Amino acid sequence: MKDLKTADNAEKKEYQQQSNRRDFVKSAGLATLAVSATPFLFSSCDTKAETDKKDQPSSSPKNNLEFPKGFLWGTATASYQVEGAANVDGRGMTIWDTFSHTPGKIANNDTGDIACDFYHKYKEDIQLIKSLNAKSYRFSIAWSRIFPDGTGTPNQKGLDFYNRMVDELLANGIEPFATLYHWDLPQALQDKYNGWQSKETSKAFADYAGYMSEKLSDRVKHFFTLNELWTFIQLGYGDGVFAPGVKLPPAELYQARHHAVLAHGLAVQAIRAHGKTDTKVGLAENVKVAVPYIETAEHIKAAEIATREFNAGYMTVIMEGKYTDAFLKKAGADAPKFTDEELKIISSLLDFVGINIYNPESYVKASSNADGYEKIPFAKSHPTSTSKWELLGPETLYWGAKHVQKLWNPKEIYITENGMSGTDELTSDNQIYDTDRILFLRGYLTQLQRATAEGAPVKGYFYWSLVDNFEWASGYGIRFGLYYMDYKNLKRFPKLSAEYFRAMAQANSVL
Ligand code: GBH
Repeated sequence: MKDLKTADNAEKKEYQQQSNRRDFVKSAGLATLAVSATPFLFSSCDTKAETDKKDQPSSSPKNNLEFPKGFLWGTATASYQVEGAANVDGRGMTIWDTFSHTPGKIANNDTGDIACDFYHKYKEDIQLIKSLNAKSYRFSIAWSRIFPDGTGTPNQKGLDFYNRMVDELLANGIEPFATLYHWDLPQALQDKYNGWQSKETSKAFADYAGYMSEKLSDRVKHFFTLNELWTFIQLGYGDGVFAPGVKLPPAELYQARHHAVLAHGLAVQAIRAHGKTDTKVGLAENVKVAVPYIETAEHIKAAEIATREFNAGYMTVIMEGKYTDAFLKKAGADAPKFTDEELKIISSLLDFVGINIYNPESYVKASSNADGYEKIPFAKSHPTSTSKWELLGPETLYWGAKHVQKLWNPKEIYITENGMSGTDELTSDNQIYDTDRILFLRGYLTQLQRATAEGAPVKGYFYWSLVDNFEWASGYGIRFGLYYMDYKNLKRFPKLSAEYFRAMAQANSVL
């Protein structure tokens, strides 16, 4: 276990508390205005009790499900999924351009060429973020806008876009959280090195990460290195269903996996070397969470052991600096080749960890077998969202936070993604009654609040996603947004869940 404390944490926390108090006073004032016809609120307030009453927002929570002061509400997106403008301002080709333009790879043969046109509509979208009462926004930077060929001479026009966008966020009181890699690898690196099959890609990533932190860390204080290492390696290089669509044999797949964690570690070091001293670094990983089928000590322990093993090739080696015995045993002759020096780099100290959580990896129970746990298969009728992989389990957020805290004790945890896809039909009067998403949010956030109430260091929650967008191999048919996208004209419409999120963010509580 590690103490990940950094010097400025206490100071930062104090700042967050102060700004939260300011926001609270502001919102209380607004609430008063909104109900200003109520005579009670105009009565004199010279007693303490009345002052207290007056300070309560009208949406004051009644259910004891408040989050800690300073808890950050936000939404998340990723470059290839929202930006569009694929051939604009010198952006280089990426593996997702190639993959999505290969017939048969994406549902409906959709591509991210235009997506939500966030590249041109970012100002409009930042107003949407603002109107959600969100105080933070997690976006990703398209590597190939900065280095069109992955390495070499930076492209100023690409950098200018992120400068404009970050400035606009800050001008609107929204804190930028930047992800450096959300799967859109420059095609040149795939062509030259077979992408993540080579350590050269890890090194190129670190150079790019260092460059970005140098350019943005005066304004961006939180950087995520890679998003979901498991996903882009397993699906891109193992199963071949994501870009670049490669199906490697086990030994090479293990090696590619190792290059990804190495890239993360090298990037952490590069950001520390080039960013301002108050820059915070972490990653966003879809930690595979084991949920105890009964919440008793023995099954909880089993779920914890299982979670550590489920993530052995990614979060576990990053947090512990070694591959677990079970992982190496299972890999056998296919195990990745690595050095002690690399393990040190991979486990470079982090300021926070981000976890993307949608579904339980498995329900588990205690067992006297060698593993110490047993997986319980999902029922065929286990409910899912419109994404068939998204088996629902609100308690996954609780256990995700609890296991990560217990296993690795990071200083801070962010829920960097959580969300649900739905049918989201637009009515003739432009409404989207996504009651299912409200059900989802209330259930999952109740469980997250339970974790924070018990002291899990979860500092914020980013809903995936702000707007419906290019859902990778599923194309535009799968919708995760709080805002509905009419792809015919790129108009955005708030869903009912946007209203729900807005109220919760305002009250800092599940409602
Ligand atoms: C996140 O992954 C991604 O970070 C984000 O970009 C994405 O939009 C969001 O989820 C919603 O999917 O295509 O049937 O092989 C979450 C974990 C892992 C879930 C890959 C979907 C693909 C299943 N994802 N998985 S399939």
